[in-house]
Amino acid sequence: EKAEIGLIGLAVMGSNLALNIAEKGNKIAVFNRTPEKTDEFYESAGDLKKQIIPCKTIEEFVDAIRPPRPIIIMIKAGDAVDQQMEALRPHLSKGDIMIDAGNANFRDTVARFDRLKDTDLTFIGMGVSGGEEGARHGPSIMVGGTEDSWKRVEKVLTSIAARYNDEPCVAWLGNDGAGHFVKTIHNGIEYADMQMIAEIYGILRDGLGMSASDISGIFGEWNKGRLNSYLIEISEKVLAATDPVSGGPMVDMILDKAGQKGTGKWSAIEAQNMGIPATAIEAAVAARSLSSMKSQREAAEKIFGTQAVSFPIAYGPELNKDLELALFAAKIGAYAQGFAVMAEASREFNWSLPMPTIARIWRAGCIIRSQFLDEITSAFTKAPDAANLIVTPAFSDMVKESIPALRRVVAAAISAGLPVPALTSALTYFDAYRQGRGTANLIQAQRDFFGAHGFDRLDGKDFHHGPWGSGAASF
Ligand code: NBP
Repeated sequence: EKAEIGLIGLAVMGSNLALNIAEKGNKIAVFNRTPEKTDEFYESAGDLKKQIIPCKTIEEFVDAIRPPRPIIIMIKAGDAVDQQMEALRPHLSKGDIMIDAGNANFRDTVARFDRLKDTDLTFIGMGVSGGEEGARHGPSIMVGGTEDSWKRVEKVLTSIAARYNDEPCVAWLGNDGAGHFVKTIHNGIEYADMQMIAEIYGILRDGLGMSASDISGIFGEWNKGRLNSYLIEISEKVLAATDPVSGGPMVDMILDKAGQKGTGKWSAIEAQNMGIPATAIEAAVAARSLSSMKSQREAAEKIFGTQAVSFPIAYGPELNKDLELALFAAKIGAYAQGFAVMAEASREFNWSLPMPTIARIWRAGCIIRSQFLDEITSAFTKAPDAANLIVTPAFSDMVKESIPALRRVVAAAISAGLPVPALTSALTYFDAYRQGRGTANLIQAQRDFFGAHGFDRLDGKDFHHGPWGSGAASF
């Protein structure tokens, strides 16, 4: 019996995904560049061995799969994927589908898709979220490619995806790079979500002098309410963990330099490319970069002194509620920005990205999974063409309720000298977005003064330059 699907790359993600596929009753052929890894993987597969065909050569591997062959490539992102695709190509036949399931830049995905356009092979760019655990027991899967190729893999992918109320967290989102683009924005939102949680942690730790275990308790309590989410849940657990070396809280021993692999940065870059503000995501990316400048920060602290923090509001039930609501308001801002970026990309790249479906497949399996995404699903289902999440009826009510708390928390944090860039960005995004008359009239006047760029008038009259007098550019 031939395999239903093939998978190349048996490192952490690939081997877990392969076990998931096998466990759901699908026969799978596997291959890894270094053949010893294939042996190791097969030997550790236990009862699932009967569903797995381990292959040592590409020829053997391709031959083991039922045509047209879907082949998942789950290897290091970048050039390795192109090399693997080239090695695979001569062995493939009509209708075979190469599926890149790594964290590709969607622009590479579009290029790979285009390269195969006039051949009888095809390509799927598949975003997979949920880390190792998700890959093994149910990830959120974002698929981009042709509808025909999706139909060939729909059954297998549906069988392995995470489920929310029994609905599978997998969907075909559009042509070529749609899946990897949506995965990128997922990660951008994830950066913002994590940074905003860390900023609230900073207020509790540095502004209010709380211990890791106190903060863990607060997150645990919030996880039962509107902030219920995987990231709050793991923050509670992380803050409760004890360091086996020092015996103190684990987090207190961890170096405060955040890593990044690029997806957050790509979100910010693509948002800027399209002229869509994603300020909370940008702030989160910049905050990681600033975190990595540990020695500069330490040197600056010597010059400017340790901030004598005194948070202006005393801790009690009221501040607890305000911090929870503030985080919620800021979260709405970050998600609104992420969805607005996807809406514009959908127009620019002709993808017809289905917003309610994207929120639906993020409800389980992925890192940003939460109850909140169920509310986004329903808001976009009711108002699929809304210009922005925050103006949908359901969310505008939530924003009205929660923004005052975000304003109080940000104002207090700033007056205490605590850095809260992502929370602040979400707040000022809201304040600028809901301002019918902004201040860009002055920018336009300045531009006209120095560059004769012209402006439009409020009364629509046909006078487009100001009476600036001497020193102004001539037009
Ligand atoms: P790695 O990113 O560590 O890559 C290791 C795998 O790539 C091995 O199987 C290795 O084969 C193979 N490989 C390399 Br390196 N160069 C190759 C080449 N030129 N040709 C063929 N194979 C090559 O694996 P990972 O951590 O499992 O991640 C896989 C993908 O999933 C990446 O794109 C990553 O960004 C993404 N990822 C996603 C998540 C998530 O939550 N969705 C989490 C972690 C990673 P070898 O054994 O012969 O060296």
